[in-house]
Amino acid sequence: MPADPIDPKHPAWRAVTGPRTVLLAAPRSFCAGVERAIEVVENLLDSRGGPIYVRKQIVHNSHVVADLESRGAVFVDDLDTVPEGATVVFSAHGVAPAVRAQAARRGLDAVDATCPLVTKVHNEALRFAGRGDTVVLIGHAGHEEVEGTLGEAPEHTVLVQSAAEAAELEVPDPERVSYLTQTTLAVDETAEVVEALRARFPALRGPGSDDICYATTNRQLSLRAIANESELVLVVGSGNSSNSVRLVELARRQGTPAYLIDDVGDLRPDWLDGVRVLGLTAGASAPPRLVEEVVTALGGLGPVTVEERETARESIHFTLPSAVRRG
Ligand code: 0JX
Ligand code: SF4
Repeated sequence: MPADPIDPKHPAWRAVTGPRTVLLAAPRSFCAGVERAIEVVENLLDSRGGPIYVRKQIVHNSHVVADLESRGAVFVDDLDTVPEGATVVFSAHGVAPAVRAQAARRGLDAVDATCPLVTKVHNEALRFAGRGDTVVLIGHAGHEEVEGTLGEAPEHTVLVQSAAEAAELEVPDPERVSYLTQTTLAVDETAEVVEALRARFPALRGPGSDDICYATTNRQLSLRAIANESELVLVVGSGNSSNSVRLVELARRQGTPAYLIDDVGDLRPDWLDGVRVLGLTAGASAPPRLVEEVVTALGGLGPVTVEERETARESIHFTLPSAVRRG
């Protein structure tokens, strides 16, 4: 007689239940730029009341967006849909100067939640283009941060997405080339692209310090420290979050099966089949409570021992834009 699938002794249940160790990567979850961007919208909702318009998702996380929406934020793709004179927030990923000009033309009260580390890259783009260089931006086409950075000096900037593209790049003057990067790329892959650029343009110049930000770097290092030991890696984050997707790819490059989950509801029992050591982390835009919910759900399948592995301690905090500073 076939085993009853709801019998707790059914082989499928046996495979996913039982004691488990969760290796919790630290740092994980919110970075300083995300905390600041969310606080900007929250403070505006408190001080001015809704609706507060936000251009694009404030950060690339469906839970953050849904939560702010329920409190009166209205997310729009295009400033043309924002009523004249209304308050509009620019997202953490930054905007091109053309977007600022559009907001001014429409008489909008714009509050800028761009992460200061993205603004730093915009300033470098202007500086490098200003000295007559071709600016090579390493990043992903269509990403909002890339659109914003490209917009600073569009005539002088080219996007490169891979080492193969870098190796074939043609520029007006090979002696005058600088590079910049998106802040949320994979550190190892980006190093290969820079190497390919340097091989093609030996006079290549770059930013003073890496454009891949501290939070992206730290989340990759903390995951790297647990990925090999884990039989499965789960990354909490949304599908359009570049830094979160990079974490999944990193674990897979280490040879460990890895999945991106928006929340505990995405967890699939078959992934857990026979897994006794599970690595858990979250992208920079994923709220910490979502990670806690995953641990709680795993606890329902058997005793869980949580081991937090901390590879760095983060103490960075960015001040709020003056328009929303309290007190
Ligand atoms: O898609 P990204 O990783 O650039 O953005 P996300 O997920 O909103 O992360 C935080 C914001 C990062 C800006 O650099
Ligand atoms: Fe800023 Fe880095 Fe966070 Fe992006 S991931 S918001 S650049 S701190």
